Amino acid sequence: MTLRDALRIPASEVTDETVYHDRRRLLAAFASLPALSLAGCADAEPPPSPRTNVTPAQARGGFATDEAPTRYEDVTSYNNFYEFGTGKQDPSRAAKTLRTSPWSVEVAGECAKPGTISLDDLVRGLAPQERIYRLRCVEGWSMVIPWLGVPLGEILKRFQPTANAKFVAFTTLADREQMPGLRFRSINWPYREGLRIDEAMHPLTLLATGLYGKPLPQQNGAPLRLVVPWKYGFKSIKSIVRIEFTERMPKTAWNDLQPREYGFFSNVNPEVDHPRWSQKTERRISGDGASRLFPERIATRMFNGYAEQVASMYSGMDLKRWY
Ligand SMILES: Nc1nc2c(c(=O)[nH]1)N[C@H]1C(S)=C(S)[C@@H](COP(=O)(O)O)O[C@H]1N2
Ligand SMILES: [Mo]
Repeated sequence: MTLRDALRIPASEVTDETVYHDRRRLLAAFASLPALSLAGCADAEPPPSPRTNVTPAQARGGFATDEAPTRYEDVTSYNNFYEFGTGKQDPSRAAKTLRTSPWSVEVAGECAKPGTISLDDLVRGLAPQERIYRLRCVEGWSMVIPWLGVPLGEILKRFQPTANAKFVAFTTLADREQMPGLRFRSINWPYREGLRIDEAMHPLTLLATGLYGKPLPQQNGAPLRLVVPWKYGFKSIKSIVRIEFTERMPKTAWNDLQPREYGFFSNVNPEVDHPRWSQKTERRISGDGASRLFPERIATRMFNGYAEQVASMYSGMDLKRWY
């Protein structure tokens, strides 16, 4: 398969399985290309972050939306959680084996107070807030989800990151006994994600512990998952067991697999296409039960509609290069 063939896969055929099975062939196709810029990858050093000058009122403006929330049933049965299989229905069926209590998180790296801390202690004294966010998957579907959670920045501050903490790296549990999907090499386990420190401290960035007013179901990343509403869904790492402050840009699971397709930043951007499909529109899975079969196609917005809150973090950056 040549690169041209690979790029000709129509968007309508893009399914998890296509992505998964074409991975090898695509990698071979890309490998035969002259060296492309590795700008979006963990190997490259990104430009320094400008100061975030979002006001509290602006931030609050991103905490809710009038758009119809996706039905609870769809939010909890149409998932990506490869530790439990690559099919959309797999996590809701298979993730019941995930034991979410007791749960603790190891906090490490560039901070004054590293340590392993129970989930209760991690969020102690921080009342969960409801945030109704759009979540836009890189594959082209989107949902509107009422999350419950605490701002990640409030938690990170408690560990007193040092001046060397330029990034934050996250790791998901990887336990073969609880996670049947680990038998397959769909990802180089454990699943990893990362944010630049200013993104991690941004008031919109949430550590979610619930949705629709209830504790998170396992398939949605219980007991603790990240939600970064202006980035593609895969940045929202589930069932987190480790948080590390780092000086260098950390390795991330999807970038590690396909650096030319998934960059470190992965901000939702209708102007920057995925190499194999356009990102200009999305299928909104909304409150209407029929929408899963006949979803509405709507225009994807810059930064997933959160430009007012987050665009200042990327001013001066070439977003085609830092995808
Ligand atoms: N550990 C882990 N986290 C993950 C994933 C995964 O496979 N494993 N999938 C990601 C992707 S691709 C998306 S779109 C979102 C989906 O979140 P949801 O199922 O709660 O909608 O979770 C992200 N977090
Ligand atoms: Mo995704």
